[in-house]
Amino acid sequence: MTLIALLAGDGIGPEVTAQARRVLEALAPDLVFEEGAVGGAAYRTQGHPLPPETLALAKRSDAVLFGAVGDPAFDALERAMRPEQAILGLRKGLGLFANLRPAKLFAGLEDASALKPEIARKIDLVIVRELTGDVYFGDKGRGLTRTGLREGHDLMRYDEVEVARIARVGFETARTRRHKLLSVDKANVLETSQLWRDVVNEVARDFPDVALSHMYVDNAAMQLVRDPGQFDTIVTGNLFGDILSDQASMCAGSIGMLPSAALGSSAQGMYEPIHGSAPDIAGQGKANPCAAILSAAMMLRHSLDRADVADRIETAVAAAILAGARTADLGGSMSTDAMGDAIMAQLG
Ligand code: GGG
Repeated sequence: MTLIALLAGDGIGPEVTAQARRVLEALAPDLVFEEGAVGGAAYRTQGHPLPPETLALAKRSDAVLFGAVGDPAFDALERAMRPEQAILGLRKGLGLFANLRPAKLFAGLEDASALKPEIARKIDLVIVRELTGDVYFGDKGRGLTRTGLREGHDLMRYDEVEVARIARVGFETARTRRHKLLSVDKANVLETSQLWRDVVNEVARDFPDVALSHMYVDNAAMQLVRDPGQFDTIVTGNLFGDILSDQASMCAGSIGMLPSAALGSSAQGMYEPIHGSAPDIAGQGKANPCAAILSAAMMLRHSLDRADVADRIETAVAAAILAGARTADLGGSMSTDAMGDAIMAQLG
């Protein structure tokens, strides 16, 4: 039995994962789905954003299909109880340290991109984001300075093992593409980035066939909108990867188009659209399900060894887009269900 833990979460999470499940049920009917509560939805019913039974379900599954978490109703909660902690707890609990975030422009979406069409057409990159370190997991706190001012801190921290293992994923990913790896850091200012750069250079010795270069994150953000075609595989830390991938998504048309895979050292992974819960449009049937459907394709490829089915899904999404299927984020008026219908119709 192949068990998929379906954690739909908050806001538009349930709407977009429903479409991903629909596509999977059509093409891989042997998959068994078990739903678990996560995020604000879990806090409401079980008093915790990541209840132990949800983590247990995720651990015994072959793969996790995740929607989104985040709910403004819980903005005032202490950090440990906020919906977003569920996603961090799952990544840490499952040992998922590498996040693949591919960004490419689907033909026909030139008009939706924030870039000029001739520049937008060149975007085809993957960001390899480190996922279990950095300011997300370093020491955090709030307090008062000696003069009585309120202060807060989040420690940016990496050790050499953490950097080396994500660097390896970066090099290996580059090997499956154009053999070009860019490491993004802020080594002119940050000690963690200087360590990062040293370790990436050391790992590079094992990958002489991959051309490695380095760039500061501020320059990378600028270059991404100036000339995205120069990038192939980008490896970077947790915070920089989070920010750069949102930026890349708008170059590729919409944040509703970018899927992701969170991977560790086993075949198990967690797959989710890079977008959040979008509370402003939740429940209105307006969300773009493409990122969730493309995340399901990544799940088939990376965790379930079914690249043929993944290819069919990606081809169907591309064909639906080319035929003019558009949700509001892409400048159209299709509902979430109608976009799902358009993709299903292309599955053949
Ligand atoms: N589907 C992505 C999602 O729900 N994101 C909300 C979130 O908590 N993001 C934090 C992160 O990706 O690091």
